[in-house]
Amino acid sequence: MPISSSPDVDAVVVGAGFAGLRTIHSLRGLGLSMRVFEAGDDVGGTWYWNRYPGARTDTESWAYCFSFDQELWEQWPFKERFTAQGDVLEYLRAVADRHGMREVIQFSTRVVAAKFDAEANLWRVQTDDGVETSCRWLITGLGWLGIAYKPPFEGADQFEGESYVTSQWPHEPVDFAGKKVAVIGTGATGIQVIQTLAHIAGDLTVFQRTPNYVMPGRNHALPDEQLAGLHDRFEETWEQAYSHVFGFPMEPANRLGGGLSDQELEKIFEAGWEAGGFRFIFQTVDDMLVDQRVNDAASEFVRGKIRSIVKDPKTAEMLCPTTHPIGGKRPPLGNFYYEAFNRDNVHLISVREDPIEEITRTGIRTRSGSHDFDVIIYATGFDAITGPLAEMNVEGLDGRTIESEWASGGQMFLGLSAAGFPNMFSVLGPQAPFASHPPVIERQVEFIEKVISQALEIGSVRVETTQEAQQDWSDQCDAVLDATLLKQGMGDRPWFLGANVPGKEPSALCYLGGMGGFIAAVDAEVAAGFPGYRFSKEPARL
Ligand code: NA7
Repeated sequence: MPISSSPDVDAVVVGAGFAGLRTIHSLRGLGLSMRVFEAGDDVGGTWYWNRYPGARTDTESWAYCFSFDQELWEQWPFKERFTAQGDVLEYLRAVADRHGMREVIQFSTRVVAAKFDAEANLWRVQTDDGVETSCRWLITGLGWLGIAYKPPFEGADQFEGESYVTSQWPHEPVDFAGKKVAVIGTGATGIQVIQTLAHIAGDLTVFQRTPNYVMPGRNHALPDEQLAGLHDRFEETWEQAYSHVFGFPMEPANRLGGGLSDQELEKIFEAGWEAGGFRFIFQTVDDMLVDQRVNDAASEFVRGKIRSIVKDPKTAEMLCPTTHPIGGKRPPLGNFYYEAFNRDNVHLISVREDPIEEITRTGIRTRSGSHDFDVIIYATGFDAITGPLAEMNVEGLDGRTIESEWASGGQMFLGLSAAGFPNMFSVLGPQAPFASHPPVIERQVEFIEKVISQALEIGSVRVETTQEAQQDWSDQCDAVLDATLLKQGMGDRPWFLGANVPGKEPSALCYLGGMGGFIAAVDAEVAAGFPGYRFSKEPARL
């Protein structure tokens, strides 16, 4: 066998969401041929599948898009502070059309396996249409939230009403008017569904296991004057997003809460609460996620707000998080979420006190009794971060599979390269920065472009990250996590630490060192000539 037989295409890209589209742009810049496989029948990825009522971004719209196309950004009619799902999709469609990306995308095609051919230094990618495609470079853009987690409730199949999983929502409109609806789950998704359906359903019962710190989003339409002012601030917006710890278009607080009095903190928190969105966490003080006293004060502040908004004191107490600090679970953004519980048609059941025992033919039976419903909605989350790639049957060197490598926690150098899986890059792999996804995606893809470019320049047909580089990055992920208060939320099963799916081993599945730490790390890797990678012109000895 030649060491480098010709592949069908230079690159296969999996997924046509934010990551896939951004990758197409970069690979084209390198002059590579490619085929992109997308399971959906349109672009959008996570935003294609998660079309449940109320779905919208939690990052301000003007930074929940790409920075690589300045002209489009300066023309794009951002409609609201936080973009609704359909509008995110419209934006991604516009990107795909404007850049002629659809011609390389094969829709309605799922990758079912990928195997590295170590003799030919190629990936062989199998799709569900029975075709095999070989490529030098395999780039996955699967997102963190592609595999739904649905708890195996006893009797779930016998329910005779309608049931929906939020991330597998039908394309046709669902009519909730006058219906008795149950929502299981109160993460970022459940909150958006609940606050929306409260005004539509006849009766809505929320099954909550862990209450969250729901920040008020304070979403609003963007009037023309504001939009015009925004469009003048391309450089400033992206400078903010790329230097902000979580990739948000906002300045940091530039002050620490640790040295402030309780009264001073209260005043600052009040302003942050009014500002809306994640500004309560990131524009009030810069140490909320690392200083216990500050975090305790912030958590108590939010509980105070819940008690002041929710009229029924018993319901208010049920909605108050007490078992994890702010940030210990990913805080959702609400828009009049707590207010929804003041409506007569909205009811709350705490499944900690009253567990779900069975889904019946007519509804849900908890320990205390039966509740009949017309519709059950599962907003129960995802096998996040590692799930999508582990499910793709990826086999690297020596028969090593991603699924088995990640059995006790996913590791990837810079959140994109796994040792033993040459010529493969995963945009938003495990241990990518925990930050707003579009800026992370853009910086990761730019880095991948540089690695491939280096390989092309020196004629390398195999590029593999080293075990040492992967371990070192993983150690950094552990160290940063340990420096925060976030592990205190572990008992409440945060998905970003892999703790939400029974049987999944919790670990530092993301890098919490912020965009700045990540950008510094990739810049250093490039400047040093890619010490974290082995570039070989011949196959390594197996
Ligand atoms: P999350 O944040 O994982 O939320 C899932 C919710 O489902 C959460 O409230 C869970 O309670 C609940 N859940 C899971 N299993 C059960 C069982 N067995 N019984 C009752 N309730 C259960 O997923 P989301 O889709 O809301 O959000 C994921 C991300 O998408 C989000 O953070 C954004 O980045 C976008 P628990 O909290 O585990 O007690």
